[in-house]
Amino acid sequence: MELKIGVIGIGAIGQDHMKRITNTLSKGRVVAVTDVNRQQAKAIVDAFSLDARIYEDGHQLIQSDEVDAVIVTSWGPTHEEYVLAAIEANKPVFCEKPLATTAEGCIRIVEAEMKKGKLLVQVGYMRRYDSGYRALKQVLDEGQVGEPLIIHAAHRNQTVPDTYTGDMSIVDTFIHEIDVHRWLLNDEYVSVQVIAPKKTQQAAEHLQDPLIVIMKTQQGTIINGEIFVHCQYGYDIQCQIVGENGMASLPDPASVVLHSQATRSTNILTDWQHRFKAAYDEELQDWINSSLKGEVNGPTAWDGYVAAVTADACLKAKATGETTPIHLQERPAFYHQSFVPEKV
Ligand code: NAI
Ligand code: ISE
Repeated sequence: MELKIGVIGIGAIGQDHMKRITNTLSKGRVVAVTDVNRQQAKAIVDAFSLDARIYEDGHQLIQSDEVDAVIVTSWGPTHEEYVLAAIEANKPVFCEKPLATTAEGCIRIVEAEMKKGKLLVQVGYMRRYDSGYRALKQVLDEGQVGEPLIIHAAHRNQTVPDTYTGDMSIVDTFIHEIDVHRWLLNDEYVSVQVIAPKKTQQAAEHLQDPLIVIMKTQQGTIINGEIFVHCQYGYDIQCQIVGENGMASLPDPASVVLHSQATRSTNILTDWQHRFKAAYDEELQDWINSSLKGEVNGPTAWDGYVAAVTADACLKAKATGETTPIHLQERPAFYHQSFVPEKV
């Protein structure tokens, strides 16, 4: 069986996903694409030698009989309408983060999915598929460090484009930390505080960089998260969990240790594409496999909603400087499923 996939928005990550479906993964084929930049869409279909139809817009693509399932990789504010349309059309949809740019938008998606009566939406929180994070979660779940007390996390980008707005540190970048730590801990956040350290001279005037985000969970664990999107030296994701009986750290990606000219050195990656390549592969293969079975295995629309509510609270805490409570609706039974996707 093969899943015929339509991709909406073929910019950076849309192209990456198309490449992996075409060259690396099995049981999926890109048969349809659309992008508001039609010239770019044509150029990419040609460059990839894809036998894919280029659609006028996302809605026509979703409605098409030749499309079994949809990938939404357009700009964040457009995600909600396409996810809702895919649910309406009863088609599995993989949506890159954010699921929607507001908590209300996420709830509209949750309600539409529940009304349909079956899980159709997976959100692109790929870190749950990263082998390092999975190993860390296993250590935690097995109690090897005892009760987790503190997580020290850092999300460092080498640099960001001029189009990166002040809120994006939270809604575009830190949102991965929001998802992965509640998944690691099997816990939910109750409050957040945001602190602005001395600002780097590398950041644009409108952007406070770095930031420290301190989230507290229901069980009392504190996540001390650094966001630094002009760190200059590389793309660096760190996570250290301090427990009652020990400490566990996210492994760095494997890299040759070079001894030369009286120096020992290792390379540091510079972008998310390479850092999480294997995780994106696993994530999309899992989505293809489970879509063919009529299931959703990975992060759900509910996880998208929790991330949106938490991100809103982070933004409020950043603006006010106050510790801000995080109020979630009660999780519907419909979404009572494992936090851990099965191994692909
Ligand atoms: P991008 O700007 O490179 O690509 C977006 C593409 O969507 C562009 O080609 C644009 O013309 C097209 N587009 C925008 N609105 C459209 C619409 N209504 N219909 C059709 N095409 C439309 O952006 P990028 O970096 O690829 O990000 C896309 C999404 O993926 C964002 O939501 C971003 O947050 C997410 N993302 C997730 C990552 C992850 O690690 N999971 C990594 C990078 C991006
Ligand atoms: C980007 O959109 C991503 O999702 C990357 O994973 C993240 O590291 C980066 O900061 C975001 O801009």
